[in-house]
Order: sequence, then structure tokens, then C-alpha cells
Amino acid sequence: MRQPDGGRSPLGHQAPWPPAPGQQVPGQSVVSQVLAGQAGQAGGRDGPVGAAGAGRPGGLAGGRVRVEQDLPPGQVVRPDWPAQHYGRVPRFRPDTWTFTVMGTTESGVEHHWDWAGITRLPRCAVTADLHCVTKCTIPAIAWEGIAAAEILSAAPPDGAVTHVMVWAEYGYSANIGIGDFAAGTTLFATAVAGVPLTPEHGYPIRLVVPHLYGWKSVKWVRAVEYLTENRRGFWEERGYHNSADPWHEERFSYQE
Ligand SMILES: Nc1nc2c(c(=O)[nH]1)N[C@H]1C(S)=C(S)[C@@H](COP(=O)(O)O)O[C@H]1N2
Ligand SMILES: [Mo]
Repeated sequence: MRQPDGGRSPLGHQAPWPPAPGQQVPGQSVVSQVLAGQAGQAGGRDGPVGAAGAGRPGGLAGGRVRVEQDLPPGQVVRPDWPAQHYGRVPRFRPDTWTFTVMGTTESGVEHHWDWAGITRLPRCAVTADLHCVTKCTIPAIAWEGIAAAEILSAAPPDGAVTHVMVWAEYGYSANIGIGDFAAGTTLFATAVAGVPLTPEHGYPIRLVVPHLYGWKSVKWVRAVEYLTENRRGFWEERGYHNSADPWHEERFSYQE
């Protein structure tokens, strides 16, 4: 198993890894940063982020044997599944909850679904690893939900759209290219292995983009905004990479 390498980037710079105590990293809440400072460590698979961890509904699919090449560089498998996010877990209010597609739609108008409408959309399943930029990988999560491509056909973007911003409760956001959004493995997950998402993992619905670092997999999604230019989201504005390809270790914005 490959171990964290001290953060040597593809460009040969020394990345700010491990982060200094108190430094914000995607996946660490304010609370876990405080604990990190107290424990004298931050992030990583043995870090205090996992201390608040929930149970793992998924499990390794079929006792799969993992070879090192399965993992993006610098990642370490973590068999449990702690929730990782910034801030608090929002409460789902089904009566007022809406899912909006806005921005540069083909028709020029916004699309809205209520929760009942979302649950009527065709469903799909994708089993994939989740790679957090804090270097832990949660293997083989059996996601179920609605393909992002389904949203694209139900609420088509204008031909000029190049990126989407995915918005969550409390203003969290992440930007991805329209091609990443349209990819066959990108979905809005509502369940794992037949069980609805837990609140910590994004209930009632979250984006999953398995081929990008985890901060792009926005939990508690409320809106998708079609963009005709690339605009940075929450972590992308705070020193993290705009593209976030884990196979190329696109962790930090200085690498761009
Ligand atoms: N709304 C929201 N979504 C979020 C985050 C967040 O802070 N807020 N954290 C991201 C990060 S950094 C990761 S690694 C994954 C973790 O998902 P998990 O907690 O289900 O493992 O959620 C992502 N989605
Ligand atoms: Mo993360």
C-alpha cells in the first residue's frame, strides 16, 4: 500500500501537506480542525476527521481484491467511512425542499422539482471509490440515484454551456466541466446499497463524481447552475485545484 509521500506534487513543489494545524482542508469541519490542533495532527486516514465517523452502509463489493494500480497516487484505502465536510449537517425539510436547474438553460427558464418529482426520475447505480484530497479513499461505494445525464436531458443546457456549478445547502458549491457532469458515472445519489443516504453523507441527495476528488461530490444538493465560463466554487476559491483530477494529483491551485 502506498503511503502519503509528504505531498510532493507532479510539479516538484512541496505541497502544503500535511496541513498546518488550523488550516482548512476539504472534508474537515471546524470542529475537527479544533480537535486536530489538540491532537497535534490534522487530516490523513488516522486523523480526527474519522473520530466522528458514521457506520459504513456500503462495504467492499464482493470481497474485491485491490491492487495498488487501482488507487490514484498518494491515496490510502480507508475501510470505514467517516463523513467529511465543512460546517454542519443540514436538516431536510421535504415540504419546502426544491431542486433547481438554473443559469444558461436551453429554454432560458429555470427548472424546478420538488422531492416527489425527483423520486419519480429514472434511476441508476454506480459502484465507485471516493477519493478525498486528504488522501483517504473509501473503496467501492454502491451508489444509487439519478444519472446527471438524466438531469441534462430533463433540463437541457444551452449549447454555449461549458461548466456547471453545483450548489448545496448553506452556500457550498463546486464547479465541474460539462463533460465531467455528463459522464456516465456521474450521478445524484440518494442511496447506498439500497439504503437511503444518512444525513452526514448527503441526505436526501448528493452529487457523486467518482473520477474527481471528493470535494466535487457535493452533498445536500439544491441547485445546478449552467455556466458559459469556468467559475470557481467553494474550495476552488480557497486554494484547491479547479479541475481536481486525482489521477494527476490535482490537489492545489498553485499546480494549475
Ligand atoms: N455540501 C457539502 N458537500 C461536500 C462537502 C462539504 O463540505 N459540503 N465536502 C466534500 C468532501 S471534501 C468530500 S471528501 C466528500 C465526502 O463525502 P462523505 O462524507 O460522504 O464521505 O463530500 C464532499 N461534499
Ligand atoms: Mo474531501
